[in-house]
Amino acid sequence: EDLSEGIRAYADLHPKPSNIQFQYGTAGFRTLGVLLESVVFRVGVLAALRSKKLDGKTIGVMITASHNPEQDNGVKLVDPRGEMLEAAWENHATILANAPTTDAFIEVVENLIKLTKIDLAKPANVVYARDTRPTGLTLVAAFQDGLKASGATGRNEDIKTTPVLHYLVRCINSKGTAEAYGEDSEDGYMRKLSGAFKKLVAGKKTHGLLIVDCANGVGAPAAKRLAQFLGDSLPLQLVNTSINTEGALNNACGADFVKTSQRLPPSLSGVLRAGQRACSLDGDADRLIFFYLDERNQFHLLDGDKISALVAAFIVEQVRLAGLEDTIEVGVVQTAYANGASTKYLAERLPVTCVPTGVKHLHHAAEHYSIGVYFEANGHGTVLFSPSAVAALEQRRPSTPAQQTALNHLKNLIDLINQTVGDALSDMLLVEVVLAHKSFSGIEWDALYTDLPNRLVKVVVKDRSVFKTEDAERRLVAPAGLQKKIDELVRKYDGGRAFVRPSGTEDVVRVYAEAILRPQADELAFKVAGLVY
Ligand code: 16G
Ligand code: ZN
Repeated sequence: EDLSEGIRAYADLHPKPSNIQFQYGTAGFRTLGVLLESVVFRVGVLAALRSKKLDGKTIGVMITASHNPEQDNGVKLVDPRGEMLEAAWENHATILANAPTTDAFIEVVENLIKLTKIDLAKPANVVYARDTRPTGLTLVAAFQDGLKASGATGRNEDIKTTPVLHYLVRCINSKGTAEAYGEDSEDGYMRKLSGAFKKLVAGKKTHGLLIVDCANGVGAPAAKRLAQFLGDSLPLQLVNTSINTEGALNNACGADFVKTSQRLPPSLSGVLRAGQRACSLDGDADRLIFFYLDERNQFHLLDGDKISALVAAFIVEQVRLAGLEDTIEVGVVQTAYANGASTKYLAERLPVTCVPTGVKHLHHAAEHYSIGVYFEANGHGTVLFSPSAVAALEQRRPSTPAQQTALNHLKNLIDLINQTVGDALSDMLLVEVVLAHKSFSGIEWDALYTDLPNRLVKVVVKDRSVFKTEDAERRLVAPAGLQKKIDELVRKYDGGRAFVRPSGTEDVVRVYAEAILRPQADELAFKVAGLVY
């Protein structure tokens, strides 16, 4: 067996643009869509090899650039349990993507086969999907050539959200086992989530109509389908659903816009009434941000930290009510971007860990708790139930009706929550469950703690690679002496906190600052940025 013939037959159709260096970063490969043909072709070959390496298990591939502008696109691989690609293979991906010619590509493929001892006689299975971007179809065609070149069997899921693709991968690979995750179709996903939701809110009141800003992306058709499954249990009003309007995707709408600009998408003014809740998905529906307008029409953000606080406290409560507080430890994982007030609120109630930015870091840290809640401030997150927690829930014999009820709630949460990756639609239902149980509106939820004013700024520097961090990105070790200057500045501000880290997705350095008062947070951010520049 040899792949070189197959690769040679297709690779020249998708030549690598010279003078571009690709990097498999925190979000896979991501850049202008028109530059990505060679990359997705090669990812087709890589996915086939990864599948062969794992004895024919199904690997997932998602073509998306999430919250980025419409002209961008990207691609990432999903491992068999629906998780992100193993770190060592990110490196292989980068090397494959950068081979300058077809011959060089064949050579690095052969090296990889030798290095990782891949048996080419094994089958290769790949399931793939794309978001609604205009470059998606062309890229899928190039990707399919990569599958053909390596003799892999592909399953085309067309347009799906990122979390649905992750869910499908896990379902396909767990089919027929004790860990079977569900029916491997989008409708199977909808049935699983909506079924669990209806059980969890039975006899509770959900609040009127929830407005969902779909970012004019793939979340729109998915939310529409979900609304049909939910029926009266949660009426949804979908806005920003124009997936075929050029330039609309993520434009002045969506989770990233709302979180970054801390204001209402203009398209929702006049739609959202005072006191009413709304949420925004991002362009591939794996991030979620809530918000509401108060009586004075003031905008209030309910971000990933607020979701984390709401959900973690609820799960802790249910674990206690089920009489399992000595068996199940609930913990929370955050990054340095978590608002200091959220960290304080959470740390008073349960263990909290801080890790570097990027879902893979959060996900892995959350696996260390029996129930691990992780959310980034930007709205990406989920809850992981460890096998030991699942077993404890299965084995528990309740001694009171109240224990029985809490136990049922926890079991239904396992089905409601997409444990493979952050999932805006699943998280939306999770939030609504907790709000219904607590009889909370956005106002009471918001009042769990008050966010410290904060400011995030980007600084364009000559070389961001000279910025090196430690302590979960909260401190700089290089350039020498800079951290000391930041410390001196921070000390002058009441409740001040600031940190500097190089972005993993853009050629910039990010500065975050918070303080008790808004003008101070702003000033601190700009002064630290001045030190970096
Ligand atoms: C990526 C990460 C996200 C992180 C963001 C930070 C994944 C799937 N996504 O979008 O978690 O918050 O990068 O970007 O890991 P930055 O490094 O440019 O600040
Ligand atoms: Zn996303």
